[in-house]
Amino acid sequence: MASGTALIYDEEMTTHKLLWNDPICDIEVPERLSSSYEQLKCYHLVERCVRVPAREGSEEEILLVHSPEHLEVAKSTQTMDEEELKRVSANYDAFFFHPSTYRCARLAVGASLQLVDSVMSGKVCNGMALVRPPGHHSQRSAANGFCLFNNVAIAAEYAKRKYGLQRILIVDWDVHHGQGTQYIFEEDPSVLYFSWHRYEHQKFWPSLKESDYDAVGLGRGKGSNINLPWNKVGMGNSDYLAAFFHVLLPMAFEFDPELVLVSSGYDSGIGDPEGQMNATPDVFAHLTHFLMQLANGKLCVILEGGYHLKSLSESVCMTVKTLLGDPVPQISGEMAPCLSAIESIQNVRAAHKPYWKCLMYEDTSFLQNLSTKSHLLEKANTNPSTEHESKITSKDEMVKVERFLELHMKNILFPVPPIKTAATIESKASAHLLPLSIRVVKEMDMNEVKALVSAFYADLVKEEETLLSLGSMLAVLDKILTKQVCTGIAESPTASVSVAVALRHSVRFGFQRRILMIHVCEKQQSEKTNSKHYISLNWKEGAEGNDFFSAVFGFILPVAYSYQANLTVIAVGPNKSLGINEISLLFGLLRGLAESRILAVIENTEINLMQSVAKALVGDPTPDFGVYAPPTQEKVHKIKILRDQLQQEWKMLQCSVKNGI
Ligand code: X5A
Ligand code: ZN
Repeated sequence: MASGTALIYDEEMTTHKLLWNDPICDIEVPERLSSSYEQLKCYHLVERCVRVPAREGSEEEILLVHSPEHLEVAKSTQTMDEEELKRVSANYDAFFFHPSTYRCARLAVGASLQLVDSVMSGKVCNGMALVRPPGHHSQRSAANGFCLFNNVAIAAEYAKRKYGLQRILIVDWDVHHGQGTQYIFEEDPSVLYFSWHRYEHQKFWPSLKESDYDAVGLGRGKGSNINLPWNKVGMGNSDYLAAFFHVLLPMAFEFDPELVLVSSGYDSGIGDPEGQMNATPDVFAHLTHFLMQLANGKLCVILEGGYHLKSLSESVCMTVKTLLGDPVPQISGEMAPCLSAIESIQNVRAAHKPYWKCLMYEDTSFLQNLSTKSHLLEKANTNPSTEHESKITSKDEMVKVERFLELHMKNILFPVPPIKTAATIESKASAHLLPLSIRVVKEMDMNEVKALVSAFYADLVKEEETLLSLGSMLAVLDKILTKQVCTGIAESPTASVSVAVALRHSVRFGFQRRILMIHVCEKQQSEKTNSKHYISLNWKEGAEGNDFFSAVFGFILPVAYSYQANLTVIAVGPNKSLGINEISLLFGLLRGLAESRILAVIENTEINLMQSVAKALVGDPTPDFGVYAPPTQEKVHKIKILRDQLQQEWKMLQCSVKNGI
């Protein structure tokens, strides 16, 4: 299986620059590329990547998406003087030509295609291309918004042709709407395009009606264009995560792409003068981590915008670090989406309900009169969400952002050692089937275990077999608590007992204060009723459908992110109620939490399960799910009721506002 992360950077792409005065274009500077690369070097990330050279995209490749006329105009600018360049540039909205622009744009296309080839050939698992000029505003016959050729669109078309791909997902997390990409794939059901963007009810550039949530695609492409317009500035980490949980991820997993491309603009990050958003660099680690769970990990990240050099370069580093498989940093800030974000999320879900099975039983309805409703809600204060603080305008604020980033990144502990996993494997026969990177730890001394357990579980001391397994589990847990490893896996004849002991031990250890515990088993373990801290989902996969995705994205992840645990304990068994692939994905997704600290306790000794969980813990991609089975109406309804009950407490559950009225 493919491993490794490709990095593509060519200094030549810094030669494209603005030669005259233009206050709109002067933010797209060569330093965007060089400072991102310098920062990657600084964190020793460059040396951990597989260096792949850029190349020029061929004319034929550019013509996959663009008109011959457009190519000719671009080509003709190579020999122009400044005055002529200025005149041609004025034909477009927000674009500048330099004599080297054509060459750089061809390198940007070629770099993107090199990345696709590296991933598709299995040379690497994923990668990032640092390119200029960017691409997503560029259209069949027009340069636009700093973009000449649409790098990501060409990459998608190329991947379709060369590798016969039938499903490609493009995630555009740039703060601007990639209207160019939308136009190119509008009628194409084989490319799912998702974009969130600053919109402000069409006031923000490019100010198009077709950037709104109701542009869902055309003809056969209906449902394959997802627009999530942000109507306020100041969107932050929780808004972006809510968008992933309640919009992108359910649809992406239903779509089941064979390749994921990211139009990776970082102008959606804090400090950016264009975006005016508040998301911190660490959120990009989480977004990247989620996308790595799709398409067997085949993920190509291609740079678009990003105009605050420090914010941009730190975010690029977060992305590459995550692609490399490092632990995901704890997300910062209060985990509650703002009202305006929830409104947008509600509307895009309503707009897409006819096209997606994952939404078919959700009772989504449009919010017609947005402003009136928000006003009512705020007055009545029935909804816990608040609006984010207003935008950054002054120099003072910029200095604050600068300082914040400095401090923030120091706290995120660069460089963190790569994920390590501990295990005690009792049966020698199974040990060789586990990933090599797993380190086997010695069991804890039996007397120590006895002493520990007798303090709160006196009866257990007599059971020899249970004690033995507790000994191995505790040894693994200690490695996690003392931060020698991130994740660990332990077999246990009785998962619930092991977990109880693990929780007690963690609490006594003192380091862990917030533990998220998930038990996957056939029957509810006790007769406890639902409470804030004990929630039973009672789902079951079967012929009727698969409720796994609704449960994970609609409930488990939102609660887990709201809770902000610093240790996750997942027990499986007796008689797991989920398939092996589902369980692996659950582990994969939850690695995004608690700085990737996870203890897995597996009761079911099925070697396939052990192996899959171990792979998920070391960061291997989840295998394919096969044909998408829709959720059942009953479980969707149950999750909705739980959401209504619990969203005041766990605010990331919110995906509509009408329940607060
Ligand atoms: C790639 C990108 C932004 C253009 C803004 C023009 N373009 N006002 O971020
Ligand atoms: Zn942008």
